[in-house]
Amino acid sequence: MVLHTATSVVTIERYIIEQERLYPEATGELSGILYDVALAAKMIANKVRSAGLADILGATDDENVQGEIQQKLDVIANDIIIKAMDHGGRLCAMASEEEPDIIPIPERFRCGKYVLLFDPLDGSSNIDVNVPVGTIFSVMRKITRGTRGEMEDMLQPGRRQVAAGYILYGSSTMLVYTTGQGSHGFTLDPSIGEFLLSHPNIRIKDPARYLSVNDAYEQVWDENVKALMRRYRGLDGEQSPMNVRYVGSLVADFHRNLLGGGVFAYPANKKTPKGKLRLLYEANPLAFVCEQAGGAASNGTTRILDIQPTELHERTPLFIGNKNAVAQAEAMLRGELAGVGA
Ligand code: FDP
Repeated sequence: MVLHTATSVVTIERYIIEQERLYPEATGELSGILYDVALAAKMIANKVRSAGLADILGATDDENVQGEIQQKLDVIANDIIIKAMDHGGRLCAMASEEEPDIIPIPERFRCGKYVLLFDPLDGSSNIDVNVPVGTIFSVMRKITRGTRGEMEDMLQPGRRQVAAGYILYGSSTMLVYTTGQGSHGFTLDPSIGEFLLSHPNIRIKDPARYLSVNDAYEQVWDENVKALMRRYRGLDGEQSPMNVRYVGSLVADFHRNLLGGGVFAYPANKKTPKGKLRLLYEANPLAFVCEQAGGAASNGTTRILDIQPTELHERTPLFIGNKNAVAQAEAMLRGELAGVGA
């Protein structure tokens, strides 16, 4: 672990280099990927900031692979990341929530030993109303033998991630990442265009203060989920209530809970029995960050990072945040809380 005082000014570049030194066998390729992600983040932040001024707000006419209307900024962010990352010689393939298939590295560029999976602009239904959105990314090492990345390289359990993180385009732009040595947050100083270390070694606060869940699904939750929500809200008299905060933008909700203590829940329901959120682009990277900050993430029965994915756009139920709150969710799904105060 690299330690810094609150007063030292540390750019993300310097921090990444210092972290790399903790691994004597490191070649610098992973560091290069992280720089490029930070660069793409600055470019997307710039677009998000000027979204109300330029003619880039609103939906395009296309639907993406999830059957959702693509927002123009989604498409722009997707493009920015691909163009920032495809020629560095460090990646052998990419996958995006906005693209149906693997994104190959163009033949004219060298291939490296990593794959990048990303959600270019999460929470996009909030774009038109100026609510924070985010980018989420995950890096895995290639496991197949050929030069080019293949589906097998993408479909690895999240515990094999070598780096992951997110960028929150909020009142300020923040990048939080982990390489397995704690989770660290950087705030973009727009006057110099640099991400500066602002939140070294983030630890999720205990106990969980916030509950982030979309209550509109209560009628389609099963009884165990309803019982869990009553527990979280203190309605069964077993614990003091959590405050409910739901932006509806996963990165924003997750970030608040990470810094303030809390749990984000998107359980399966009768309409979406597999949940809504994507395992590879959302749940895995945030789970890695959360565990590295002392928290936990589960689909209700299994640790998120232990799930073996079977398809690129796989969805998963998600309970993520303080360990205790996530353990309560698992107990609920095992039926141990069923009927409590229901
Ligand atoms: P969005 O549909 O706006 O892209 O992953 C998608 C996501 O947002 C998350 O950011 C957010 O937490 C969730 O969906 C909101 O879903 P609900 O509207 O069903 O609550």
